[in-house]
Amino acid sequence: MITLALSKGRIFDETLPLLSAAGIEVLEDPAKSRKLILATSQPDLRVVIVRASDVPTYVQYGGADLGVTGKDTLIEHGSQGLYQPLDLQIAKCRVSVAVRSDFDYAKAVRQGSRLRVATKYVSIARDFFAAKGVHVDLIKLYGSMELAPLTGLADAIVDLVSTGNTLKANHLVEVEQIMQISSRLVVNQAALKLKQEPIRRLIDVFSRTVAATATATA
Ligand code: PRT
Ligand code: MG
Repeated sequence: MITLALSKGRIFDETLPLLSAAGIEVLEDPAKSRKLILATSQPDLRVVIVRASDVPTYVQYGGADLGVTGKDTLIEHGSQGLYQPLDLQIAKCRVSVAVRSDFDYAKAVRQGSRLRVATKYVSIARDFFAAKGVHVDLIKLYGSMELAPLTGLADAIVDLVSTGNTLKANHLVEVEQIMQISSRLVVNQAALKLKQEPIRRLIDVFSRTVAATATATA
C-alpha cells in the first residue's frame, strides 16, 4: 500500500489533475466526506487528509509515503529526511511583507526603526529581515495575519499573497516580495527504497504531466 498525504482545499484540488493524468481517481470528496482516509481507483494507493502544516511531519516519520506541500511549509518545517523530487507548479503564491496603507515602511526601514512583524512564517521572516539588516520583533501567529496591523499588534505582516484581494479588503499594501511559492512532492526516504517501483512510477507520471502543463501554458 502506498499512502499519499494531502491537505483539504487548494492542495487537494490542484493535485487531482496530476493523479488523474496517472489514471488515478480519488473515490471520495474530502469537502463532503468526514473520512480522513480516502480510497482511490488504484487499490494499492490511498490518500490521507491532514492539516497543510502536518504534511511534512507525516511523510518524515512514515505516516505517509509521500505528500504534497507548499515550499513555505517545507521551509518552516525543515526538510530533514524528506526527498523532494519534484516542483509540482501548483498552489502558486508568494510570501510578501505587507503593511497598513498609511504606514511608511520605506521610512521606517531607512531610519532603522525596530519593526514589529506578525507572521506564521517566523523562519522565513527572520532570515529575510536579517539579510536586510532590519531589526524586527517577530510575533508568531497561526492565522488571520491581516488583522495584526489593523489592531496595532504589529507594524507589518509576512504572509502568503496570491491575488492580493485579501490585502486589499483589509487596507493593506504589499511592500516587499520575499519569495515565490509553489507546492512540492515530498517522499519518505525509506519508502522510496522499500516501495521503489510504484513510487518511481508516480514520480515519473507527475513529472511528465508538470512538464506538459508548462509547455501548454508557455
Ligand atoms: O488553512 P489551514 O490553517 O488549515 O492551513 P493552511 O493555510 O496552511 O492551508 P491552505 O490549504 O490554506 O494552504 C496550503 C498551501 O497552499 C500553502 O502552504 C501555500 O503553499 C499554498 N497557497 C497558495 C496558499 C495561497 N496560495 C493563499 N492565497 N495558502 C494560503 N493563501 C491564503 C493567504 O494566507 C491569505 O490569507 O490566501 C490569502 C491570500 O489570498 P489572496 O488571493 O487574497 O491574495
Ligand atoms: Mg489557509
